[in-house]
Amino acid sequence: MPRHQLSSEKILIIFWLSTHGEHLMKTDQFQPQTYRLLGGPGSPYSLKMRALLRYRRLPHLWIVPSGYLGSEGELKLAGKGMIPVLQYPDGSYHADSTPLIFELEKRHPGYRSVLPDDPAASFLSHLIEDMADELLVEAMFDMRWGAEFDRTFCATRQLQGWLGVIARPKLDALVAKFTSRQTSKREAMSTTEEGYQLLASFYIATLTVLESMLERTAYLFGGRPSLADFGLYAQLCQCALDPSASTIMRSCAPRTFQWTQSLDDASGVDGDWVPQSTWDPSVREMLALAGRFYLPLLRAHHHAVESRTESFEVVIDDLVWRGQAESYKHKCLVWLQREWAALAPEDKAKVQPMLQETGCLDYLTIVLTGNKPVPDMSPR
Ligand SMILES: N[C@@H](CCC(=O)N[C@@H](CS)C(=O)NCC(=O)O)C(=O)O
Repeated sequence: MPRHQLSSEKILIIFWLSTHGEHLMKTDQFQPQTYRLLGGPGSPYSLKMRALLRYRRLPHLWIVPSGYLGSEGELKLAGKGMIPVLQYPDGSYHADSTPLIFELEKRHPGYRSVLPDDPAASFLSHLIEDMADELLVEAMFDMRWGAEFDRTFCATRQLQGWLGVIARPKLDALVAKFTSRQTSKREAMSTTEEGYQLLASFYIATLTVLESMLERTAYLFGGRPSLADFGLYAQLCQCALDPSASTIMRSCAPRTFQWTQSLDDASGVDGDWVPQSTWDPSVREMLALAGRFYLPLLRAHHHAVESRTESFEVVIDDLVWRGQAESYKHKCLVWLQREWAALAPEDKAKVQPMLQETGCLDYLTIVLTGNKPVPDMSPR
């Protein structure tokens, strides 16, 4: 065929682009690189990253590697000691979902970003995500590894997902081992019954906020999901499955149940950020939870780590929560403070009254002792 003549396939492609091309243009360009996401069933942070990659339309493969948490195989090679691990197209391995999400923003700027355009809203979105990553996870974990019925179901289905075809006696032995490991991790979160009561109240309060948000907006900052939504999704998609947590969600938050199912794959969502007047009510309610539950707890972890005490105690709603200090939470408070301090005065002014009213502001501005240095946030 002469070179200047068009083949019938090319004519078809040109015709298709002329009729559908505007949709391609609207949502930025195709990204040719492929990421590999190594994660596992039942891992909220793995599912958070998968939902994020899907929403951002970043080509990726979802891989459940053999060898749970690095006992063998590729996870051992990656050497992160946690999941998920994201392998970049250049072959390097990276971990820790929040810094990874920020790094992906830099690698693919302006391409279906999950950071609201308004820097003040973007800060709040990170604060809410942090609360979900660090506190809602504990509510999920508490319910998952609390009652016998939950433990057996959750451990069995998680290990089935990891191990695939396996004889029942072998699976049962591994389920028993995994359950005892997870149960002792649960006990480290809080040693008081009152601490567990607080987690239950926090879970129900979070569901209540989302359920009412769905009367106004699809996501916290508008018609497109933000960092905060992915943080909440991570834990709530597991709560939607785990027996006790799911029973609560189905009875008091059926719309949130479906929200978790939908955000799992939001690759087709093409919404907009909305103005503060629209996002204000639900975000304010989330901040009220941060001021009441999360930030006092974070402060207590920070304080314990700074003073080299292994455990901490904090009173919330007149209930005592005692637990083991975590160095990651120590860093979270510092990172949030740094991000707040870096905001321009005019951006701070937009949300300062709201942070003040919800009891968050003091935690973001109080001068912390700096005995333990905290590096900048970056993936591991
Ligand atoms: N901050 C990390 C947390 C990741 C994390 O804790 N992953 C869990 C599974 S969901 C894990 O690997 N835990 C280590 C363990 O169980 O030993 C992130 O956001 O990716």
